[in-house]
Amino acid sequence: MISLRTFCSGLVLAALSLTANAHAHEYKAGDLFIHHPWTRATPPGSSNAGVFLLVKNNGDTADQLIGVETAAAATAELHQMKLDNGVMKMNAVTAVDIPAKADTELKPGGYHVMLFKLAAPLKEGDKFPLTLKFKRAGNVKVDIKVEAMGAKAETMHQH
Ligand SMILES: [Cu+2]
Repeated sequence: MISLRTFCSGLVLAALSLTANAHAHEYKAGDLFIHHPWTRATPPGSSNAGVFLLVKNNGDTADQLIGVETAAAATAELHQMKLDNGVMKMNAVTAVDIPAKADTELKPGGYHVMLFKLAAPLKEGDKFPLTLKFKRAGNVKVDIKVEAMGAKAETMHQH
């Protein structure tokens, strides 16, 4: 017999995936799909933010993310964060490799776009334009969605 519990958790999963789809936003540039570029609301006194997104490369050719541009901040850089002897370290990189037939995720704790000296605090629910510069696919303008403040990520982003 099928238990009611199994049936209900199936419904919850279906509802969750519907919600996720409703909130997803994505962009296409050649063989690249850019999924859900997002950042976090800034706490009072903070004027820096990390931006995260997923790039799916469905093509047979590798690409590179070589720069970013936005009017929302004085400086926008590509950054890498990694664990070095138990300490999280962050440094600027000139490019992020986008291998063929693979997903590349810019995420908290890894590669990300770093915004310095934001023109205005980021508030949950806002969005702002940012241009991603790919070596092959060219410039792709996306909207960055501002999500809820994440205390843990903010401490990682204090320079
Ligand atoms: Cu950073």
